Amino acid sequence: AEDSIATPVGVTLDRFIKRSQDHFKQATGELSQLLRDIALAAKIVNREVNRAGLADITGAFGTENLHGERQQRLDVSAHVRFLRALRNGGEVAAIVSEEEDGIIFTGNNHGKYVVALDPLDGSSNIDVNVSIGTIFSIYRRVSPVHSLAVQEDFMQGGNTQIAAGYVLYGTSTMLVYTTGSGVNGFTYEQSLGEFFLSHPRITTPRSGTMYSCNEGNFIDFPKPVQSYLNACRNQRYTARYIGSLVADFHRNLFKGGIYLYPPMVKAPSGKLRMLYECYPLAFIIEQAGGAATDGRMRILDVPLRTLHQRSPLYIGSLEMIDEAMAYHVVPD
Ligand code: AHM
Ligand code: MG
Repeated sequence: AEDSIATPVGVTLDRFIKRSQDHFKQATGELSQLLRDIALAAKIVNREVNRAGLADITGAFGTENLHGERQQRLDVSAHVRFLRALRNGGEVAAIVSEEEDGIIFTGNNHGKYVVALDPLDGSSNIDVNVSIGTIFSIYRRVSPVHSLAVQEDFMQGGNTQIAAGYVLYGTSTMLVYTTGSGVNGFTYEQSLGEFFLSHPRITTPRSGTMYSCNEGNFIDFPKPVQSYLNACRNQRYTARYIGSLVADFHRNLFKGGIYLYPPMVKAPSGKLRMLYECYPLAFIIEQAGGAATDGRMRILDVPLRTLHQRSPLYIGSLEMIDEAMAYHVVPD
């Protein structure tokens, strides 16, 4: 059965999920259904992202989300699409989304799972036709099934993730996810309306020469980070920064590289959110053979204190993370 899981030709996401479920006994039918629900929402969001230049759907929504950022219409609609798909699917008791402050109860109290979601990341790139993404993370709830989900269901920490993944709306649309036994990538075939296994058992290069960060903030970075970036320049590493975390992560995953979002004086914990950005990508990169740290410790070991907690992030190829950490990027 294992061989058939890895066959790249003609394996749809649905079939792959089904086979993985048969193969890995711990995978339940509910989790399979939940992954299908996410794929369905991804297809709908993909359609809207693709039409973004045509439909009257881009542009400011006139509201700000809880982080005070300008919210785009497509952010809101992606949020709604995912909520709807997860609510209708029935496996998810509650959701935390970047786009909403509190816990969202789906009404499915019998659901075993809760989901943390960044429905549309990199939203500043929507209006200019640049890649954006969705990030998701799945936990088995600790509260009793049939009761209302509770905040603790989301606070278990990165090591307890059951599955995590992202959708990249790029030149192709891809869904990449892990359930803790490797990472697999699926490419969306528009005309058939199906995701096909295109990148089985993804591993990231041990090292690389790409570094990705907003160097416009250089003077606000801690001194050790500046020293590391100078070393990158001295070694003629390649700078690549899209400003869409999913897209930058995805490129580095395949090519080998490091993505950095360091702390700054004006943002002592950086910008990215632990629950729906750092934890899921850390789970994926480790499953692909890479590493993720906040500069002090492994991301997955960092405890969560609040739902929307931010964290510095250094993520990518093992040797590049080691090299960066050798500069003691932790501010004293
Ligand atoms: P968002 O969730 O509001 O879209 O912000 C997250 C994004 C990431 O995709 C990206 O890596 C980062 O913010 C870019 O930040 P900056 O513009 O500070 O470089
Ligand atoms: Mg985001």
